[in-house]
Amino acid sequence: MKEEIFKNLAKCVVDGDEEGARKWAEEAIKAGIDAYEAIMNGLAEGMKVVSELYEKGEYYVPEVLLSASAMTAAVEILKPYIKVEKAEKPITIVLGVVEGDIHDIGKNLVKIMLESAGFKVIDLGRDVPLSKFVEEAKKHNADVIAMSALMTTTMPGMKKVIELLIKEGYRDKVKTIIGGAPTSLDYAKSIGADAWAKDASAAVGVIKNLVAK
Ligand code: B1M
Repeated sequence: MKEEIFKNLAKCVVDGDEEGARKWAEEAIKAGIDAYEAIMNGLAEGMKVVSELYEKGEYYVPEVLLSASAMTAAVEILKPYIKVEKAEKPITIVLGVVEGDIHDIGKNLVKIMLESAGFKVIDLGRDVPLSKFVEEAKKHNADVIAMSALMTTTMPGMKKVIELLIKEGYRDKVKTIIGGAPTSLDYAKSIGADAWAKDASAAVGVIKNLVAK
């Protein structure tokens, strides 16, 4: 039953079938399946297939957009059912996808997990001008700046944000965490970020540890 639902969720993402994705998300809830598991083992697995088809040149941007819409529609249904252990102290996080990059599906999952954990998230969206991360962190007295990048060409923007923080004498006032498919712990260390998280679920624990320091 569970495996069948995951398979159908994945298939709907591959097929760009928004209506089907909503239907199977509802089935997952009815069957008592953990909502985050449904996202990662169903929808995100489908997106992996889409990525492969895109890389092979079998899918083009319009097909990928349909898949992205199907995934987003199902996530909207699953979102209220995500269970995460709440953080003990109030934490404000400025989150966004760096300048030049419009890939926001992963960032939106990170946002859902952080909000479910009780963090206050200032979502700057995607293609965010680098100086805006610093401005908004100051404006909201944020504890953490969280940056996402999905392209090797936009990753260097994260380093520039950290350099801006240093330049403005604000580096010790805010922690930084990065993530996104082309990033890694080594990359995070190399640009002077405080932390890296592999996925949306890991981001919650990593940020809790980061602010406890
Ligand atoms: Co584009 N795209 N895309 N794309 N796209 C990639 C990234 C690419 C790797 C595909 C490929 O060629 N193999 C490639 C980048 C190559 C590179 O690195 N230079 C690429 C390209 C080239 C492009 C365009 C340039 C294509 C074109 O127009 N010719 C263009 C870029 C436009 C721009 O940004 N300026 C483009 C456009 C698009 C669409 C609009 C069609 C669509 C995006 C829709 C949207 O996001 N609203 C799209 C998609 C969907 C993809 C792939 C296929 C899938 C990305 C995705 O959503 N994955 C992608 C292939 C791939 O990644 N292998 C590809 C599912 C998502 C759940 O995973 O985002 O990795 P992910 O998030 C994960 C983790 O990474 C992590 O948690 C999430 C899960 O829990 N995570 C964090 C993410 N952020 C985090 C932050 C954290 C912590 C964890 O802390 C702060």
